[in-house]
Amino acid sequence: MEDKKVIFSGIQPTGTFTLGNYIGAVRNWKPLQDEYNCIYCVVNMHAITVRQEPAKLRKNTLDAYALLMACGIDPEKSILFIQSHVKTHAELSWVLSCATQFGELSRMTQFKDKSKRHPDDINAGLFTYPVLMASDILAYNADLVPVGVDQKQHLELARNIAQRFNQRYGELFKIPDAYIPEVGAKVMSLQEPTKKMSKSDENPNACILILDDKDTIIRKFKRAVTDSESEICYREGKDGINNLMTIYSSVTGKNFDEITSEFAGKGYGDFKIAVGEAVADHLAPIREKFAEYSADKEYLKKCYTEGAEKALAYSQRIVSKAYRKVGFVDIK
Ligand code: ATP
Ligand code: LTN
Repeated sequence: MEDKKVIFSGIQPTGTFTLGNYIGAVRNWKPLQDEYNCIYCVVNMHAITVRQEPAKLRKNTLDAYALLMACGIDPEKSILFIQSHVKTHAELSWVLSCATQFGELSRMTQFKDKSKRHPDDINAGLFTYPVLMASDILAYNADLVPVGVDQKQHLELARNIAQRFNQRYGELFKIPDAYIPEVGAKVMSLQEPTKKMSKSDENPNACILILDDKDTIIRKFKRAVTDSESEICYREGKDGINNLMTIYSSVTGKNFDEITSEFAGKGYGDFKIAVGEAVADHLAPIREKFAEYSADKEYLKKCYTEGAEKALAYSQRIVSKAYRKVGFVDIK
């Protein structure tokens, strides 16, 4: 157990996960549990960088925890916890913010996008979001971070912060690598296939939620925006079809050539229904398991309490070393 490499990843409790969250990140978390020490976190502290209604955030946090279990994260095998339960994340975040430059944070594209989307609330937390993310990762000395490609820039910043800290104070942090899937690292909106599929999209037809029922899933795929050709093949400019092929490939395991032959002579209508059915069948067991886990509040509580205890014990060792290295006085 001890000499296995460490994986860390997190997801925000900002609503039901989309098919993008699932294919780009969460689905890869399950198989990693057999080979690595995995630490997975519901990052509710990141979620309040945009305005959240407190009661809804509380519910979304518990739902996200149950959803991760439904996606196959086993709290016996992995450390699965809620970020705000573990104080070391905020503690390390302050220290690392003093090793992060204003200019670096100003270049983050997610900050620029979210500032544009919420011009009335460009708060300091939104700006320092990537420092808290770096702390999540570095507090566990993670080797690998499985995320979608949109998080690559944040991960590079985490690596730079770790290197800078090590140079200034002596070796402490491992330099983490991103673990990004080859297919499905960026699932696109079904309505505007040049934009990423996102939980916060206002158009409900733009994204598939992993708890959508079969009829809803098929309806959304039938309405997916494509092009005016008729050939099902992966080619530049065919953004809508490329996205559907990516999704179909991720849930069936077929490669693009196999998909093109399977649908030779068939139209987009048939293809969309096939994608919808494959996705719905793939997600059905998650819906069932989610219903089970989210109904058992006592079991959930036991899992997240134990998860937080393990996460605290693990990260405390590393964060205490960071405190000592910067020159904070020991209390014990
Ligand atoms: P929000 O819309 O609330 O900002 P989000 O949908 O981007 O949230 P996050 O919780 O920020 O979701 O991301 C969780 C994980 O899902 C991250 O690893 C992220 O890279 C991945 N991810 C998010 N959207 C996509 C997508 N469209 N395709 C592939 N991966 C994605
Ligand atoms: N910023 C990430 C969520 C996140 C994360 C992390 C991912 C917060 N902390 C640590 C990996 C490792 C996002 O998905 N938007």
